[in-house]
Amino acid sequence: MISKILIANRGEIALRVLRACKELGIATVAVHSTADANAMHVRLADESVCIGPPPSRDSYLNIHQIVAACEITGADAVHPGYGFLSENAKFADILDAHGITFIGPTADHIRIMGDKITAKETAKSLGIPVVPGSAGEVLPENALEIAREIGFPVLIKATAGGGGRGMKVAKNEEELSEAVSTARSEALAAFGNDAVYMEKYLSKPRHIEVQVVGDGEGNAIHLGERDCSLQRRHQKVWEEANSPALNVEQRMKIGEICADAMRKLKYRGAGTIEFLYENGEFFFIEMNTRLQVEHPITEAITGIDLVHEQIRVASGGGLSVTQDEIVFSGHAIECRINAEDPRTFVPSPGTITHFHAPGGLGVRVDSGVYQGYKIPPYYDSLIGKLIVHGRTRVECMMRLRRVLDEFVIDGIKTTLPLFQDLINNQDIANGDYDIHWLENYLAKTAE
Ligand code: MV4
Repeated sequence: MISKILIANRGEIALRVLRACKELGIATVAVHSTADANAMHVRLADESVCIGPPPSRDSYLNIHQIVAACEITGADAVHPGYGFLSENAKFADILDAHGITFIGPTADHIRIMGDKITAKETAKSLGIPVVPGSAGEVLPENALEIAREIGFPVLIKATAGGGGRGMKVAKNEEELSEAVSTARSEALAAFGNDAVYMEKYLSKPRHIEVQVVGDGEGNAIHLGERDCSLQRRHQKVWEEANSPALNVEQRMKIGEICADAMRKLKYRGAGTIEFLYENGEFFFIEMNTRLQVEHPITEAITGIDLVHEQIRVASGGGLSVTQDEIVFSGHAIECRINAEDPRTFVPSPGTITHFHAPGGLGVRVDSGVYQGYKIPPYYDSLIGKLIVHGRTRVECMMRLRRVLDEFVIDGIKTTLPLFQDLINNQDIANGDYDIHWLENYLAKTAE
């Protein structure tokens, strides 16, 4: 049994986890840097511990300080949220050595999915369709032979990568050797590991990801997919569930493939299996072994609280539902509210002078800010998420337009005006977009 959870995070996700703990009757411990002494997650938790100065590496990423905070408060489990230590296998191992439950997958599963080559091999062996590409690492001397076999254009990716860093496209043989050497040196600089692999480059895919949860004993469910194609520089901006591109048969087919794979793997916890989707086909690219920012749209269409499920499976209590009991209902959209210029995405920290969140049926606002709150400059600029649910995509979009008009955040720049533009765009209305759409739109509409 888990009776006290330390939340090793800040901002809206710390509040999100706190809410789940309170609903389950579990005591909470917040940790915070000196810059976050006035943050909502500190106020709402039962106890709090200051774990260091503002820079993340000295506070939210400081494993020793977090373990010490567990020992001081008697917390028997840690929820890592997303980002920070959420996919750090060493952190999971250290907690385990201290007899503290990590609310997440096993350290081994985190490691397998953290290395993009072993992740892909594992996915393939579990029956998940993968992007055609090299079997493992590509060395400069073998690159041409492998690329000819795959067929141009090809994409060189860092084994230790993810999130798009260290990727290079080669359109033809002439571009190949430079693409490989640049990718290798960028990978070394970014991750301390120069290993790269090669894939067929898909030119106009959508990014579609499947939510899964496993109990670690061979039971697993899928909760449908999310379409996260609308992003800029690998930062998601707008996500929807279901994907406007899929029908119910496609949804259930890819969902069942993923759930089945997680059963075979005996996966424990929440996870997301990421695909590129092009011409009716799915291609695995990565798996994230954590709760994701955009999980609320899945909660909206299933009615299932994913943090409750994470806590249940971490404490050996099993999943609360079987696959047959899951009912998909309606459509949900999430808009990420960042403290940034809505066009340049330059961060805009500072004091929120007025704050009014919208309400009404089908509206959820997950945020960690309040009127008078001063956004510190040290962390991610995500300050909140607007999640709107409707019975159909059209109803959801109409509701989103109404809700965007109600939302007031003054004193800083936010991405809200961008959503005012997107909601009136015909491609968005039609659900007709791929992973390049938003960057093209921003370039086209820039003054
Ligand atoms: C790709 C791809 C095209 N073909 N792989 C970018 C981040 C990393 N998670 C995988 N990424 C991509 N992998 C092949 N074989 C295009 C991207 C990509 C992308 C993927 C998802 C969402 C946005 C993206 C933006 C640019 C490139």
